[in-house]
Amino acid sequence: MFSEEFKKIFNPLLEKANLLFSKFINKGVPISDEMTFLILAVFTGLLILFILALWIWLRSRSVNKKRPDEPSEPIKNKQLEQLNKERAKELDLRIKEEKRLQEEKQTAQLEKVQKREKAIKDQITTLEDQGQKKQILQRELIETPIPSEKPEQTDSFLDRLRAGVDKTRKHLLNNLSDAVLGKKEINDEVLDELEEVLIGSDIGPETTQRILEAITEKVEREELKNPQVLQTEIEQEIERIMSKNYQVPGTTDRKPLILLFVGVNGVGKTTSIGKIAAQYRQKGKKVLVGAGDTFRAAAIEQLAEWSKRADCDIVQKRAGTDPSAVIYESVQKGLEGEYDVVICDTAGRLHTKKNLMEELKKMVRVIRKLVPDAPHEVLLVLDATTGQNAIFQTREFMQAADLTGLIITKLDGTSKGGVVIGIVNEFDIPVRYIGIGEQVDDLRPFDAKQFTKSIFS
Ligand SMILES: Nc1nc2c(ncn2[C@@H]2O[C@H](COP(=O)(O)OP(=O)(O)OP(=O)(O)O)[C@@H](O)[C@H]2O)c(=O)[nH]1
Ligand SMILES: [Mg+2]
Repeated sequence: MFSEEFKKIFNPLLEKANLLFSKFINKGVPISDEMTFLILAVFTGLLILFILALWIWLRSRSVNKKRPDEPSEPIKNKQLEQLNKERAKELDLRIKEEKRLQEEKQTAQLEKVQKREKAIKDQITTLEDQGQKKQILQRELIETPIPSEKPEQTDSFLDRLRAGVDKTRKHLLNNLSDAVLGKKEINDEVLDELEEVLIGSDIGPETTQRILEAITEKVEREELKNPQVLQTEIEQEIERIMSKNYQVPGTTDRKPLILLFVGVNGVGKTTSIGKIAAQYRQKGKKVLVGAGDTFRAAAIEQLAEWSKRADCDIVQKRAGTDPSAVIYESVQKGLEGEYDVVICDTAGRLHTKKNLMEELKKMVRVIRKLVPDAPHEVLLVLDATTGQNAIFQTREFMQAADLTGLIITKLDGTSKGGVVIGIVNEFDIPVRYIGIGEQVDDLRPFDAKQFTKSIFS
């Protein structure tokens, strides 16, 4: 089958291959040349195939090494997993950071509130000290001067009220316009300044918060953008606060109507009793006052002076007498003498003095022995010039006595009249009268709407 030339060239190779193959696959018996060639060809083919496969494998490896930016699928998945883990970690860190910032903000706000509270407490301590000093001074005074002339009443009531609360109005309105001066939008800075102004006007933290919340809501709803209309917004919110409906005790059908005045030192209890007694007398009522402040002689004399001036009767005893005995006798005389009104004065007392508060309860008990549903009004007198302290006193006295109403005096000559708004907002006890001066007519029944008007117009 092979040509002679082919055999000549490949003979040595064929012979060696023949010898090898016959030894391994034919037990030493020689095989044909064709068969040897076939086996050789098959081997060579297989060798070529093996080399080719090896070459492809090596090439694919080197390609993978050369292009790390295109990883294989499992590597890609692993990288993706790693990436997700890092993102989750970062997100976690951001949440933690945000939480920390929020906590910091809350702590700062808390500190602000605590500082304010501390300032108010300090003010109370100072005022309480002043009250004590005043009490000692008053004891040394033999008599308290009482304004003797009735003022000419030419102005309307609103005008007189406006004049009375002049300082409060100027303080509030000037500070409000300063806070918004030159401001183009209502931002946190404007709201912070507004808060300062309201707090500074003695409206009180709770009421300030209520007003600010109403404004913030409107700003968020984009109903309010212009800082220049903030004053109107505040006025409207204060009008809403002041439009509260009180449960005023029915007092017209009582005879005698029995009123008990309570409060801390020097707030204007005796003066207010004198003014109210005079006003009842002007209406033709038969009035009796009871000098329940037996703590010092000057207090008894002061009420006696007022009773002369108001042209009403008085029950008075020596200084040092048990005040409950004076009150009992006053109510008894009120019943027997068919008086229309019996007004009982009491000594100034701090709500913190337990024995004095017990004394007050005793007075109420002796009144009830004679008239079970009396006193028909227990009026807490508050001094507006003490600002926030008036709110604290109301809170404390409410716990110790069944108050039915409040009287806020000395609104004239103070810039702290905003406290009336705070009191109306915070308590459900009606403000019955306000004092805007030292004359008889300067104690007026409280009209919340008129009061708001007197501040904003
Ligand atoms: N300007 C002003 N002064 C007032 C008003 N009401 C009371 N006063 C003055 O406040 C001072 C104290 O008044 P009082 O009536 O003695 O007070 P009080 O609560 O009876 O005092 P004590 O008996 O010591 O507890 C007096 O000088 C009053 O003239 C007011 O509405 N305006
Ligand atoms: Mg008095």
